[in-house]
Amino acid sequence: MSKFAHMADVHLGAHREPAMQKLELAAFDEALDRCKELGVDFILISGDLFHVGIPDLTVVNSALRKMMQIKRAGIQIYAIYGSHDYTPTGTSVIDILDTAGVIVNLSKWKLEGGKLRLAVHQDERTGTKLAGISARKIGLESKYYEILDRKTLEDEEGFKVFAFHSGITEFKPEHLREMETLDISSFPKGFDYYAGGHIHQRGEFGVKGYEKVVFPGPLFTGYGRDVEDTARGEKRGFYLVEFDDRIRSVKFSQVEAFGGIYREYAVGGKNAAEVNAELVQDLASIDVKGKVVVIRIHGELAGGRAADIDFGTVKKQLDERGALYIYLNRYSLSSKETSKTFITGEDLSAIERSLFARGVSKIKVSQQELSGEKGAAVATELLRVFRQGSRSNELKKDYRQRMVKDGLQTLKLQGISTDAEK
Ligand SMILES: [Mn+2]
Repeated sequence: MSKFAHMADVHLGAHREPAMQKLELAAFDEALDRCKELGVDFILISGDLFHVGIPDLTVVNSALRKMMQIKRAGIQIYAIYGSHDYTPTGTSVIDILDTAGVIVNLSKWKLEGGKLRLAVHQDERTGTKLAGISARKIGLESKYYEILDRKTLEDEEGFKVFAFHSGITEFKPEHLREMETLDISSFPKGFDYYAGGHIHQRGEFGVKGYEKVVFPGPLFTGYGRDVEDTARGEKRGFYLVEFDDRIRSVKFSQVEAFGGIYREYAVGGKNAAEVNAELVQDLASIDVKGKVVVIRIHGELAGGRAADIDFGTVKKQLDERGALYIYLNRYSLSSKETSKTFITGEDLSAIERSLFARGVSKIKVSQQELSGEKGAAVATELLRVFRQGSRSNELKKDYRQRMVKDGLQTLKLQGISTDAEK
């Protein structure tokens, strides 16, 4: 019997706080060590290995050290780009790891007669055939699927795995209903396993022709919402797949992310002073030592401003009592006094989405790609690009230039670029 591990959305480098950074790298190390112990033949990472295309070198170095150990043990690591690994212009760290032979970037293709022909990679140890499509800039990805030569892939014989980094309309979680997704029929049929990424919620699905579609969810936690979910008890980890000429078992293997505490406060009808007192009293009785504490506070204050809630003191007290990390979600908090100017949402990205959606309807643009929902999506992507900080040793001038270049590239939404034909 052969085995492979399927993970996704590792988001190395997502966290800035030292304690979380340490846990994030430790979770990756633990996952890869576990793969070795379990005797997997190969590891497949379905995108978002890193949180940004050009991550901090300390993070890369730590991950590389572990991946080299795995590689030396004879275990091949396959990967595709996720939406986060992708950089509009430059070369992503995934390319560098591929060039160095540490991982194999599965997503290689060429355009032939208007069709996208994917390369099929055969794993030496198991004979498994692997193909995949990386995430691309918003909108472009679905174009890739539109012109994908599915027939050739479907005709391929033997045990086959397809890696992708997109949401699927039929299997979309409710809270991501606004996310741009692909219909399952865009995928080539008949693969033994569809190794998904991008959806930060674990799920196993199947429909006729696509019997095993799996999203492992984040290996650790990428966004704030992931931190919340983990604190509420959501398990993190990867999938272990046993197979010979077909799938024999698909099991989830948990990787302990962190011990979490989740507290939710509905403050509707109270004033800021009352909420302050409640927070202090409630949190005083909880043992927070070594824990990640998530505080979600929502509702409309009857009096005082949201800013009158003294989170600084709350945080300080939890810090002093040994909390590992405190994550505060007050994105749905508003007050009667300020609600006119407030936009609330479940999390930061939801707020950004509604802001852009609201804003875009007020602007007149001639380009169709920049209006309506598409325009809001481009704005979101632009914000993601601009959020990337400068690299260590990068001159201000170079950083500025890179941002301008990346920004222009993001705004340019013409056809399929052929930069991946290599
Ligand atoms: Mn992701």
